Amino acid sequence: MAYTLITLPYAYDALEPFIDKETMALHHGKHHQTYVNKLNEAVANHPDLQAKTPEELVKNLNAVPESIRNAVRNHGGGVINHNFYWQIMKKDVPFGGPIADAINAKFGGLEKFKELFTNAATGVFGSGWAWLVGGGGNLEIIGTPNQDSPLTQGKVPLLTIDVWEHAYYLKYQNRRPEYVSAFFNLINWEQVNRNLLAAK
Ligand code: MN3
Repeated sequence: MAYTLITLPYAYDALEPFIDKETMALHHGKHHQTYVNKLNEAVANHPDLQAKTPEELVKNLNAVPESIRNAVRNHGGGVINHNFYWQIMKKDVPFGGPIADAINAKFGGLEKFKELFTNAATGVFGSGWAWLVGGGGNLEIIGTPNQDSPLTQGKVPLLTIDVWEHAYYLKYQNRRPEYVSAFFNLINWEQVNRNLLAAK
């Protein structure tokens, strides 16, 4: 197996009450695992591709044979987007550091940023992701459908929220805006700062 499921840096109940233990167990143990399995299936006959990280595959989809390109886009994206999402969540991390300066300068403050990020997250039609991206420190809020990664567009992810229904349906049912609102209690600003530094 070329690719394996990452271990979470915290327990399934670590994000309670904002994201419940049952959702985390299913989301990581079943959904994320399935993306890993299907990416492995997609590259099973391509040892040259197996030598690359999933990020490298998704950054340069044109280098992937057309017969498996869509599978790599969807499942490779599913693998890396979830890896990234787990890492940017942690409770009780204060907003601060260079990312706070950058957000204040670009969006006019944290509250305004939350409003724009919420609009992006609730505006994704169907399944997808909302992102704060920032190659070169130039911040931008975008949405992507399905498991598309900003890396494919040459953009550098700083922060993301998964807005597939499987990310919130058990606790919030169809109330995506409530999940997005709760998510703001879970942003690991220390990790987002590390992502910003790496993006420069
Ligand atoms: Mn998901």
